[in-house]
Amino acid sequence: MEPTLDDEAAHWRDLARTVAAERFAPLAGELDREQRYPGEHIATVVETGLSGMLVPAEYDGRALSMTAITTVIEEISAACASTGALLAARTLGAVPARLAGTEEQRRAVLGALTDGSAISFALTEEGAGSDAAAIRTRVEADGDAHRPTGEKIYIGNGGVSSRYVVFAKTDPGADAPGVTIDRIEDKMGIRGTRTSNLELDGVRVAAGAVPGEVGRGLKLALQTLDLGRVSVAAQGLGIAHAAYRLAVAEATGRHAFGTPLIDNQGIGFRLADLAVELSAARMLTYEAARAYDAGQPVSVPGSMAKRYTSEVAHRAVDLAVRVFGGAGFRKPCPAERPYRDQRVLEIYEGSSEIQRLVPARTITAGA
Ligand code: COS
Repeated sequence: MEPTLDDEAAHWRDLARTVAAERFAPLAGELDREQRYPGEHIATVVETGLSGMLVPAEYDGRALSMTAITTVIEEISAACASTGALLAARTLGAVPARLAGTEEQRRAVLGALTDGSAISFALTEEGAGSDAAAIRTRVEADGDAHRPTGEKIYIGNGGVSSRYVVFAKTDPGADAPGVTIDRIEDKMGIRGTRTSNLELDGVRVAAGAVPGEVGRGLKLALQTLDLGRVSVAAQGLGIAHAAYRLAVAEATGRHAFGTPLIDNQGIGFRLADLAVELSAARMLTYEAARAYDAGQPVSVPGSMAKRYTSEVAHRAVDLAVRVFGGAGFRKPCPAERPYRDQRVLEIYEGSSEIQRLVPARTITAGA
């Protein structure tokens, strides 16, 4: 089942589907094999206007609804999960400026996003993943500036972004200027994305560069993740749908015991179950996007959509490999890359455990 889209969202879905088929899908295997960040895809998203999808019109962006952004990320992730993930990471990094930035910050960050440069979201640290409040990066006031010291990890688009929004604790500390990125991660999946560390050694950050109020950074980070989780759900929809299509093609085209595999209930029923789950995942995800567009709280619907969709994607890639049989375990097999790409969806921007914790905390007796 497909969501009912308005004309604007349907237009961007069709555009994304065409661009993904013509430009992103053909390079997906190469990016994965070579673990190469696709600079040429950034030129494509600038050319097509997709780079400014989150950016308000006053900063020359396309000001798309979250519903339209969701459909764009879904389409692109189905063709190339790395490209879907790196686009989602670009929007995540820009959300703090959009939510809490001054006019000057919004113009700088959101305007640059439209032109192809990016901003990365830097929250996670060794020992502070799920427990976001446990970060140890500290920031010292220095006249009209701030000097953060610490190390961030798992920075999406690290080393290719021109700006970083860094979350730190206000606490006196060291004073030696510098930013170092010296570790690019070797990953199991979404290998076309760049993931790095970010070491801060008292680098000077002008006071005017801090989005929102000092002392409210944790809330801003959590609000940003609330929206980011809708984008991760959209990535999950794309990967799940791509895996479902692969499984269906193989199950209808390959024969065993004189009949297409799909005629065996062991396979046909699993595909039928997956079609239901995929439709339910779509409804949850587009409902979360609609809630955001309507100005309603997105924390719980986003959490539910991210957790459920990434787990449906898990079952979809598993079934795709299964339906290919022995060929599913041999390279090359079209089901193998989605099988690896899916895994991160249950980890980043809040693990599936966190996505259960967020709604669990809102459950009250009698509800
Ligand atoms: N939006 C805005 N504010 C929020 C919020 C949200 N979604 N969730 C919590 N807050 C606020 C709370 O209201 C509280 O404010 P006060 O101190 O004024 O009362 C503050 O933030 C701390 O909240 P809480 O006490 O619930 O924090 P906890 O440390 O118990 O845990 C969770 C909060 C677990 C929900 C949070 O740490 C989380 O989401 N962790 C996952 C982080 C994550 O996704 N990491 C991936 C990194 S990005 S790849």
